[in-house]
Amino acid sequence: MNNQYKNAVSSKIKRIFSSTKGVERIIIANSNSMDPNFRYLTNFSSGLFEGSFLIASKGHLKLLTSNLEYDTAVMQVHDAIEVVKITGREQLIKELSSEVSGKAIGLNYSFIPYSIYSFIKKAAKPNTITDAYPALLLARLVKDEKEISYIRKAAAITKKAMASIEERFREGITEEELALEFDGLSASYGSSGPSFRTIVCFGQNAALPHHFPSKRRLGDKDEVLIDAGATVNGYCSDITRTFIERCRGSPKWERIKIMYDTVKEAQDSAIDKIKAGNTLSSPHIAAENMINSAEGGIFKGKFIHSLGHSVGIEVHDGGSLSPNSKGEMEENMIFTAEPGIYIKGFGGVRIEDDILITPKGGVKL
Ligand SMILES: [Mn+2]
Repeated sequence: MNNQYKNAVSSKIKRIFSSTKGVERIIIANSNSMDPNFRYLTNFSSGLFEGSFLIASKGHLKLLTSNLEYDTAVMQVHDAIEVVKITGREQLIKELSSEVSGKAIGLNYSFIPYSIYSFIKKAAKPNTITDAYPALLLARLVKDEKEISYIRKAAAITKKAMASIEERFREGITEEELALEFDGLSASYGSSGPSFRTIVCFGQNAALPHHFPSKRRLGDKDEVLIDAGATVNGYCSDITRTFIERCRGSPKWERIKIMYDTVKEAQDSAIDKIKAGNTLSSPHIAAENMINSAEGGIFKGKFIHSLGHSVGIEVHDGGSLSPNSKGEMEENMIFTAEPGIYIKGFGGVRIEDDILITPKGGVKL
């Protein structure tokens, strides 16, 4: 295959090793499920790779995988990865030891099961083991051009689905049914699958930020909140829209309209603060101040979560925009900006977009 993968992989590896001190190998060990960093480094879009080991050194990736997955790996492999077929435990130990024995290695403590950790420690005898998670997280926060283009495409698909879902609103449809229709639209526009379980809330359910779609039926004057995402080449989008026009003419209308306008202003003021070099905490603080001080304080304390999180190969990619976030925003990070107001027993409004950080400011994807 071509060199573009090699370049992308080696710059990812370079970013990871730039924040590990003295580490010679990083092992991404899949258990029954796949460490997202496995996809991040290989770019594989097919295969489960249970029990496989991906060994990263400064200039190289080596994949130790079973007979079962070997052909799937070879089909997708590019010249940045060496694939070794493992046929038994003894060979696995030999291969691991030859890479790891006596060396300083990093493992992803946020993923690896203790059983695999101790297997590597005992069987491959590294000199030291440290946590590679902080380095992986830091590397993944800054996206390359390809990653940005995938997320941009995923966001465009979700926005298109948000624009056409309104025609499907009809009295009596359940949240579950509407969520399925949303996922169908999203797939028809090019999504490989939802980036997380689609959230659909009618009326009062919109006061619960992580409500799962239920059998509740849409009433004549209910607002509809949809929080959903698409995937393109494994990269995620995450977008929320609250459709309040349906409430027009109901007793709820005036209050929910004020809520909507306040959330919109809060999102605008957060995005104004999104810029390379600004602190990671400043966008949240701007949005929270806006919500707390609006309308003489009637929504004070009703914004009950962080402003946003980084999106990438995972929908929650590790970083966050919260009042406690330390450090600065950097060019080509992508965060959600998703302020909301939630009033129990009444309803809720959230507006969420995916924002690319540039030196000039935040760009909505
Ligand atoms: Mn989100």
